[in-house]
Amino acid sequence: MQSSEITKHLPFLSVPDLMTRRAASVLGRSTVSVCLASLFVASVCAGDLISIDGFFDEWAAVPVAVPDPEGDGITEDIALLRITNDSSSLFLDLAFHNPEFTLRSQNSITLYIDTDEDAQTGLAIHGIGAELEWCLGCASGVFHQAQGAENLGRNDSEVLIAPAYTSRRFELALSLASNPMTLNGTQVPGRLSIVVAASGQGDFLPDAPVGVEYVIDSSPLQGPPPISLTRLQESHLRLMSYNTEFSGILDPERQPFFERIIKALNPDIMAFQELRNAAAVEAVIAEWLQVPLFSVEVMGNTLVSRFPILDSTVLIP
Ligand SMILES: [Ca+2]
Ligand SMILES: [Ca+2]
Ligand SMILES: [Ca+2]
Repeated sequence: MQSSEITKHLPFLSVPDLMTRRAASVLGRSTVSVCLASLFVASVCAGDLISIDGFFDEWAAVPVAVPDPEGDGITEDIALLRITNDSSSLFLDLAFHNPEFTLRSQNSITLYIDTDEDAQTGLAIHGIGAELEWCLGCASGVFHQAQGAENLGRNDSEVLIAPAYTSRRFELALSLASNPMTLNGTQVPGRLSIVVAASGQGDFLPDAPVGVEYVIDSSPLQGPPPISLTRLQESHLRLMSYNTEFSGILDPERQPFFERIIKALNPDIMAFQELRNAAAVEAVIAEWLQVPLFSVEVMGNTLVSRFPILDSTVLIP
């Protein structure tokens, strides 16, 4: 679900002063100096409040863990890495010198993370012993554990990346609760050693064959302020896009959830995917919002509007 007005004004993008920050602990053995949640919710506790949304305002107070030179890459040319965490995720801010590209596909940029503070265990790579090997552009990886290597799929490491479109800078979240992080539930990750390798290992961060050491910060952190759903100006038009999955709005069991959300957002124009029977949808939502509505259905998608719909067409057949 997306609401354009709300997304544009997410308050946690500009509230670093409300956060209780503390110095983090990236203990670079070579170079390093340094330190120290989804669309509507940033996790509370520890490190920094990061939202994987493709906006980088909240990274401003997080120091660069490792800069990487320009011109030493073959495919991608890594530029820098920032690291922080909250109670549930490890967050990375990863930037490149090369032209914009899509991090989520068509590359083999790989994260290697030693999660057990032991260079002698896991995959021996670039001076560390990595339990987690994760190829960003492949959305797959390997858990290198004592019992042998285990292939990881898209859901096993719970890696989030934004933006999804082309960019030179990306923010990532990796679950601290995944099996490679907890060694199958036998540890709470405390100190990590991280290496980033460009496709084909054409550029490494850090350059020297060591990892960037990062100590997970478990100190409490003040949560984000509540997000106001009040329009900044009454004249604003509020648009909502919502995939309802199998005509969910017409499912009596799921209707209370949709009613709560739609009443709270109070949109002017609602673009629903996977929702047929526009007339029935219009009637249900008109009852919820207590306003007259208009609707049209095109190819299994329903548009509901407070304003008359004069015409409709399929832009992408
Ligand atoms: Ca962000
Ligand atoms: Ca580089
Ligand atoms: Ca290890």
